[in-house]
Amino acid sequence: MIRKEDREAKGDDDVGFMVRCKAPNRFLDNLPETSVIVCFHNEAWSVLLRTVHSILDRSPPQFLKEIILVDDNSDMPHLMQQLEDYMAQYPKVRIVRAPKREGLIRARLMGARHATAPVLTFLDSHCECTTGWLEPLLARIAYNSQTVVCPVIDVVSDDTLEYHYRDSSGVNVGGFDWSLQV
Ligand SMILES: [Mn+2]
Repeated sequence: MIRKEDREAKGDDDVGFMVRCKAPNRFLDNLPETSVIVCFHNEAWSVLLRTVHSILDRSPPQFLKEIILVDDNSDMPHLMQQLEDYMAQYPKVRIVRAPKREGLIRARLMGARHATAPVLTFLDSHCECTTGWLEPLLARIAYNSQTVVCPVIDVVSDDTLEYHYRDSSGVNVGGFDWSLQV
């Protein structure tokens, strides 16, 4: 955990954290590494690659230890040898296969068992990580390792696959309603 004095030396407090997220040198240099776990079942090729490449391209390499793709027993041909061959060129990407259909949470736990970094990050297989997505999440965990963080998630259009930016001014605090929806 990072000491309160170090945090304050960076000018950080809860309000400042939101305001100065985009400032240069905003985050500590010694953030923890993360394993990004992406589960999929019969995901489209382009969509899965969009997810993986956005993680590779937009995560500071010193913080991204690995991407673990958990195949929850897909049967589409492009997710078999073709996926192995393609991902072989990216040493940070590992593929784990479930021998039978597990469902999302057991698949995530399977990914977690293979993870080697101290921070676990779970992403859907149909998303695009934007510039600067990882640092504020890791910073919160560096300050307090008991923190569970969730980013503000913009929408990718299901008609055009276009990225819709949403302003996230203000602090969002997560919660659940009675149907356990976040
Ligand atoms: Mn999803």
